Amino acid sequence: MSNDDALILTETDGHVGIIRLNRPKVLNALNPELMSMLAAQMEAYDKDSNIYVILLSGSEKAWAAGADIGDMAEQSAISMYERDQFATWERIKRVKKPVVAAVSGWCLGGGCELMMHCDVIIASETAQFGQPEINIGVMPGAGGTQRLTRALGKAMAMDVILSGRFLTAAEAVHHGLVSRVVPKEHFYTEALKVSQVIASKGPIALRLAKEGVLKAFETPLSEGLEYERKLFYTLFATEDQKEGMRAFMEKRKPEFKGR
Ligand code: DAK
Repeated sequence: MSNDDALILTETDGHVGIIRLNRPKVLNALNPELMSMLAAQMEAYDKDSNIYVILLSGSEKAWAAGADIGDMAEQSAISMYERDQFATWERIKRVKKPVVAAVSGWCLGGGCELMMHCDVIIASETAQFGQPEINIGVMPGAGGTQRLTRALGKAMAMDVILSGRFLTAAEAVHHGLVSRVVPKEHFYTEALKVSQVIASKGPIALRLAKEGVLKAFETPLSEGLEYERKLFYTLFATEDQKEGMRAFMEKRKPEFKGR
């Protein structure tokens, strides 16, 4: 991963497809070009049958300090509407494979919203989270009022969104915004380790399990439970289910094939 001009850097590690945000001079501020490249790369990994898990990372200093304020400053409602950048975010939302986030440093505004599109979040103890859009005269627009509220609850989300204050990593893990907090020197290696553990599971089961969890945000409980049952039955049509259960009975490691 060594191209100073590239907005994102990519590499693979076994079945893990890695993407690193790369605008260090502006703390990985998310401009439209970067978001388009990110969505395209995530879609490419999603289609690649050799990739089971996507790992998305920033730098130690910044996951992303938000959408690019310079890019938005002189936009009008009409130009924002016509650019329809939300379509790019929708493409990221539709990724079916598990996405692990390795988050360190600033994770603000659109950066925090991007993180909340990810599935498992490994945060450095130095990470700081927030939706400070209120400080620049706007409000969260890429899901912050909805996803942050579901993660933190109303009182905490209101506090963060209305005051613009930042949460520490300890607060974020305590309130369920991130999955784990680790020392800053290990945030990336831990996230890669977690990605490898996930990538060792059956890829179809992974995709359907992700789909099931995300369904919980959209449906009442009874409907979600029905949906889960259908996903569960579906897995009994896969070779990986036979292999996983037989391997357990035979006291050996399963070899999943994604079929
Ligand atoms: N955009 C552009 N540049 C940024 C930036 C940002 N969000 N954040 C930082 N930078 C730039 C700074 O301007 C500075 O550039 P130079 O002056 O060196 O040229 C450089 O990064 C280093 O930043 P600082 O000098 O400010 O560094 P500090 O350590 O002093 O402060 C900070 C770090 C993160 C506290 C501070 O930079 C800061 O407050 N940044 C802005 C945070 C923020 O307000 N974030 C929310 C932005 S609004 C949408 C989707 C999403 C969104 C909108 C639309 N659609 C799909 C339509 C989301 C909106 C937002 O995220």
